[in-house]
Amino acid sequence: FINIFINDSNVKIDNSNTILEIAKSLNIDIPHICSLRFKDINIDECASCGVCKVDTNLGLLNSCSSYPVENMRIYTHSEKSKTARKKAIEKILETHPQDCLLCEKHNDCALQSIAADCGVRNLNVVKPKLRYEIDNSSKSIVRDPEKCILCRKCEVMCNKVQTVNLLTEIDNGYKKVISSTEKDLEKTSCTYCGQCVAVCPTGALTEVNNIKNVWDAIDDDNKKVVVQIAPAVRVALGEEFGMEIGSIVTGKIVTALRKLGFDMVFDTDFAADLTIMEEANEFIDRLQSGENLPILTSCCPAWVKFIEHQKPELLNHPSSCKSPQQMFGAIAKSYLPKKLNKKPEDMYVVAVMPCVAKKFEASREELSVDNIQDVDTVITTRELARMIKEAGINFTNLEEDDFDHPLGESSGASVIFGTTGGVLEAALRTAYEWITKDTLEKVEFKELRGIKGIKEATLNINSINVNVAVVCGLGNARNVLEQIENGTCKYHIIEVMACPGGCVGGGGQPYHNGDFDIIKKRAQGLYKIDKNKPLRKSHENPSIIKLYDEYLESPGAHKAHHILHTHFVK
Ligand code: HC0
Ligand code: SF4
Repeated sequence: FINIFINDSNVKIDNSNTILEIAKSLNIDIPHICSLRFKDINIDECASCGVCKVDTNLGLLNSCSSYPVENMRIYTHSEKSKTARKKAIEKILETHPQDCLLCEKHNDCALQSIAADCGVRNLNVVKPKLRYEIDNSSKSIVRDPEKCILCRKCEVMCNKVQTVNLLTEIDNGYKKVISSTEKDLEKTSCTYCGQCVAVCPTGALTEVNNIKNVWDAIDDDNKKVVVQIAPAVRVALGEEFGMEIGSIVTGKIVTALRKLGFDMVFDTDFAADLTIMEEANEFIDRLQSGENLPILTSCCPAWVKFIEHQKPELLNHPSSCKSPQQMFGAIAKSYLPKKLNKKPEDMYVVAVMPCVAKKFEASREELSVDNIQDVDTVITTRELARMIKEAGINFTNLEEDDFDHPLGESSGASVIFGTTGGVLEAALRTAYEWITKDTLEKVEFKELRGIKGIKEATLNINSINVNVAVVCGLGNARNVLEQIENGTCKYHIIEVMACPGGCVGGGGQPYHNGDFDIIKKRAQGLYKIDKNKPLRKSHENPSIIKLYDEYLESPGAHKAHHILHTHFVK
């Protein structure tokens, strides 16, 4: 601990923190854009946007990368620091488009709010000339390099955290931006994980906006429009309306979706239970035959795309199960129409997801049944918030309501899919009972919880030691794939999710600006929902049991396989 003076107050502080962090702990906000500190995953990066300048007895310093020394005098908001900050922002704005009102990031843009807070109201620049076209080649992400301010956060996420290594500095001088060398994202090895989108402070990286597709479908009288919501959405949407982080808003979402005009409101959790039926069955098969172990979960589309691009020779390892999003769509266009006396082509399936890769996933040709796509359109948690606002619905005051049935019933096991470790925990609850034919009393696998990048455990099931692992973040996934490749992998089953923290930290969630406390609070919300559910094992879900009885026969049966399984593309 050392002694410093900050804005003339004498404080004792821990000098292992940056000036920016110390100020924050003293409730002093220093504007900053480029710093990216995820202590939980050892990421501590910043470039030099220069916006966080502070005035000290050692001169002007960037507070995000400077540490205090004994008796230092720091002025966070002196005229000198404010002027330096304003200059740094003006420099960024010299090449930045000025179409803020129409930008996808309007109201969510860090540059916009910081410029306003710092009093930038005039710019002595001519309207910058256009340097780059918008790239909307992909189904998931729109890139507008004009709006890149060279903060390099996307580069850190893509190259260091995800190890996809796609983003780099391109061009020179006033044309310099961070991008891929290939102009069309669709032609690259991008996984659409959306972690670059999650940290981009401006409108340079945003999701493909599908809101109009949804309104058009709702207005189409010939379509029966059904909607599913993913596990992680229900503990994050409230943030968009100023509610406490981690608030559970499932019932309010159901009400809001009905008010928006959806014909039926269902739950992806139902399909997560269905996924467990198929995946646990496949796991037990492989465990008994000893073939293609470890089995890798395959419900995260960015992870699937990662392995397809990076290690196609290991594609015998992922489970052939479609993801819950896709299983839901496949059932909503086969079993459900029979119940409703409709044709599959009359159904329109919308998915609300915490993820931008889910948009691409829905478009994959192989994720269809008899040439009918499982899912028609995907919107993110953020897009749903916008629709609710567009419709003038006062979300916080909504009454709670229940999902429609039968695709709305779910167990506690399914809801924890939305956080890292949840899919494996859910699979083990079922696999344990199926293998041992005993009741699993202790359903919580605490060793698989928490946001660490790689977690592992060994479970004794019927005197077999089963080694399991949970991985989040694609850099960690690469590690595990290398172990499989060189024959040192000891696991039998591995859950992989592309986003640090799992879906609660997805690229389509309300922006969390790298604050892992937010991700942890959302995860706690999901564990709370699980704890309060009367049924906590997927195979006990009565609607799932009925679905097999009436339609799918049994897990892994021919019919179930035709509708619920897929193959991977090398
Ligand atoms: Fe997830 Fe999923 S858990 S990937 O994070 O498996 O997006 O929430 O919907 O499909 O269920 C996302 C979340 C899902 C799927 C489920 C899985
Ligand atoms: Fe890289 Fe993921 Fe962004 Fe693609 S979506 S550029 S893989 S961080």
